[in-house]
Amino acid sequence: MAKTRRFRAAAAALAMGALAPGALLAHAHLVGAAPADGETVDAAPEIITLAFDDALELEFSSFTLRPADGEAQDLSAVAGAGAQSVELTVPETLPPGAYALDWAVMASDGHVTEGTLTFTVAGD
Ligand SMILES: [Cu+2]
Repeated sequence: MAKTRRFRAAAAALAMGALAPGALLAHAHLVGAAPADGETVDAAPEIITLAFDDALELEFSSFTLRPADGEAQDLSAVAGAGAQSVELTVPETLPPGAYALDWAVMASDGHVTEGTLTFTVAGD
């Protein structure tokens, strides 16, 4: 399993290298999330999970939740050593509305990748 995943990451890196000369190695790419990108959820999430394709260095990673309406806040992240996924605790119940989660993570190879996940909490 691990071998397959590593192979896939390497293959993806090669493909990326062909497209973007600046990107030489695997880095950590977002491969899954809950809520999923673009998803509308009925219940406000208490935890947001992000899964990547490489081990993370949490110390050098950041996660900021930006409500369409309201103040951005940094979320604290929990992940085991060498983990490829991270759990973000949402400190309070999110009111209905649109949210963007900016993430920037450092992979075990020291490279930083970043992106934005969006989701919506449905109104009642
Ligand atoms: Cu890298």
